[in-house]
Order: sequence, then C-alpha cells, then structure tokens
Amino acid sequence: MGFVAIDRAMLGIPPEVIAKDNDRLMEAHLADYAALAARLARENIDIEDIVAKVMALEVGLPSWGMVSGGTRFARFPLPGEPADVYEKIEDCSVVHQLTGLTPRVSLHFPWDKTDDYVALRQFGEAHGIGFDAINSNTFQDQAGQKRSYKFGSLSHSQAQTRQQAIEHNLQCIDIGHQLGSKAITVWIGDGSNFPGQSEFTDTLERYLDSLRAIYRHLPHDWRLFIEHKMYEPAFYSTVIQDWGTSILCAQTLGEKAQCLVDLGHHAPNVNIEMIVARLAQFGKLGGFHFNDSKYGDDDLDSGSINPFQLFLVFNELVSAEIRGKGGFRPSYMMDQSHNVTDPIESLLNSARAIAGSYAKALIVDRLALKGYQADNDVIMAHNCLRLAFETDVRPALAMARVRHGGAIDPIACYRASSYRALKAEVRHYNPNLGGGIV
Ligand code: PSV
Ligand code: MN
Repeated sequence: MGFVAIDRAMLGIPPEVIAKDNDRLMEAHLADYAALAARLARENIDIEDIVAKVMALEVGLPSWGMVSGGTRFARFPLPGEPADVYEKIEDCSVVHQLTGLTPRVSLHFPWDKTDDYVALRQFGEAHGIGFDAINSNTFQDQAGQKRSYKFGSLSHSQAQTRQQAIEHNLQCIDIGHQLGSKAITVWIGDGSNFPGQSEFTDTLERYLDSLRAIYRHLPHDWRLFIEHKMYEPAFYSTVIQDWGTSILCAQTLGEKAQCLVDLGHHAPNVNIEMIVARLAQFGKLGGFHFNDSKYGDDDLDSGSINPFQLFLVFNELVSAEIRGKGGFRPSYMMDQSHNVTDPIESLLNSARAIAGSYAKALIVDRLALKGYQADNDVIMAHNCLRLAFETDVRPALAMARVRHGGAIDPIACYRASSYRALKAEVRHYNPNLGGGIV
C-alpha cells in the first residue's frame, strides 16, 4: 500500500520479547512443522504454498473492538484499554505485530473522531497500520445533532433527517479519503417494532434515494458496502434485513456497491456459506465482518462457537478465489466486542481462527471433490471437507507468523510483554469514548 517503513521504536511489543518467547518454542515448532509438511506432502500439497498464502492474507481490525464492551447493558472497562483512536491504533499494531495478519483498522465515526486526519494517518503508518473501510453511524444520536434517529436515518420518513444522515456519510467518505481508506460500510438500524409502524416499500425507496446520494460522492476507486442484519435494534422489520435486499440494493446502485456479510447477522442455522457463494457468484461479495454467534448478533470471537461454519465459509471463499483468478478481492474485517476478555487476546484468537480456516480451506482436495460430486459419492465428497477441517494446521500458521516477525504463541508472548499492565500505568479511562456497546 506504499506505507512508510514501520518505526520499530513505536511498536508496542519490544522485538526482543518476541524473539525470546519464540526461542523458547522454536525447537518444538520446527518439529511440528516438519511433521505437517510430511503429512501434506503425502497428499501432494507443498506446505510452503500454504504458508505463502496465509502470509498474504489480510484482515482488518474493528476500532470499536479494541475496548471492552459488547453487551447492550453495561461496560466493564479494563485498566489500560485505549482512551482514543490513537491508543486504539497502538493496540492494533500489537495484534499485527504478533500475527502479521491485521495491517489495517476499520474506523467508526463519530466514535473515532479526531481533529487532524493527516496526523492520524501518519501515526498509523508509523505503527504499520493502514485504514480499512470507514463505518458511518446513524444508529445513535450524537451530541449536538439537530434531528433524532429514533425513527430511522437514511430511510426516515422526514427528508431533513435523511439529509442529515446522508451528510454524515459524506463526511465519513471525506475523512476516509484523507486516511487512505477505499470503502465505506453502511449499516443502519432503521426498521420498525410494530406491524403498521412503517411501510416496507416506501422505506426501502427512501433508503435507496439516500444511498444514491452517498454513492454519487464515492471517489472513483472506492466501494460502498451494504451490511444487512436481520433484526436489532428494530424487532419487527428491518429495512436491510437480509442478503436478498442487500444484493438488490447493490445491483440497483451500481458496480461500486457490494454486500458485506457479518456472520452474526442471520437467523440461527442459516446456511451462511451458501449466501457467500451466491454473492461471490454474482460479483457482489464486497466484504466480511468476521465474528461468531450462538443466539444472535453476539459478536463473539471468530471460531469460538462454530469453527466448522467458519471453515465452510472459507471453503467458498477459496473456491471463489480460484474461479476469480486474482480478481476476487473482498475486504476481510472483524467485528467483535465483549466484556470478559482482554480485547487484544480475543483478537489474537480470532486471527488464528480466521487464518486457520483459510489454511484448511486451501488444503481441500478440490479435484477429488469434483470427481466425488460427479459420481454422487456422498461420503467421500463430504470427507474431502471433513479431512481438511480436521487437519491440525497450527504449525503452518505459526510459520507464517514467524516469517512476518510475529510470535509462535501470540497470547503467551503478549502476556510475557506485560503490555496491558504497562499501558494501565499511562492511559486514562475515557467514559465518553463511544463504541464498546454494540
Ligand atoms: C451492527 O450490529 C454492526 O455489526 C455494524 O457493523 C456496526 O457498524 C457494528 O456492529 C458496530 O456497532
Ligand atoms: Mn458488523
């Protein structure tokens, strides 16, 4: 992306701490790596190809996931958590340092508002962190705002409220442009809580009119991601409730509009991997919010509840990658936030689950799978996926991290650095930061 060289002196974990922790684990790591290499070689897979692909994977971090939160009820701040967008970037750089997988942060406005975006961009560059899709927020009222979003924003019944929401999105694009972002993600909470409260067709028409105004403002090389969610905060109907409405809107708006899949935004048991396949097939899969969920939009760590589903999603992504021949480049981001873990540790775990699902999807024997499918050999076709999913790819992931200058065991290394405790001595809790409760 043409970033200036990372200023090592500004990085959160001293490189010697990583080196020391890696020394402790290196012998066992190399033995495990050799064993996995031999196993994969028997299946005609070169482990080096897998490591190279994992090293090229990039996943954006959610700025709002750098602080504890994630429930609708309360926040239990962690001593040493970030108090502003600069401190969030410091923490992002720690996740990236240890994993080599997360070179960008996705900002959320106005939560991440600051007065000098040139300075912010430079601060990011010095920390090895660029800027992923910008998120607008018209699902909350902000201090000093003239009109309320209580009854909606981009689809609101009154033109002035819609205009206010449009203008906020335009400002987000302008900020993102200064930061080097290439996309805006629009998620709205608009919908209704009672039958009769609003008219389905009118609200969608108004939403589309608003989005047209935002779309017109996009720089030529930008994309607009439409994020659907089945319910919440509206509990009867939501304007952009599913991928069907999302793709219809994206197709109506034009080429730069694409759909963003947040894994937590579907009904329980929905076949999300199939949604992914459909969106990819029609060129409308723009991006992801990775997380996991048990009941609803739980924003739990990726792979913590249903790792098989995450693997199946990546199985579709790899298959689209192969078909796309380099032209398939969705923007991968995380969207998670909760109360009971250190956010950095949770993000490290998610990074491992995402990279692991990708690596497992890469080792699926696609040629054999096609053959079994053609022959209707159900068990063998199914086992093609099962065997890849059951393979322990951790040594390949660790090798990718080590070659990026990261840690064999990111959480152990992070704990050895005492990063959070050191930050607790110098950071001051900011109760007005916003975010956290999502
Ligand atoms: C909505 O639930 C969402 O998934 C959207 O991506 C928001 O931008 C994010 O969570 C934070 O509230
Ligand atoms: Mn999301």
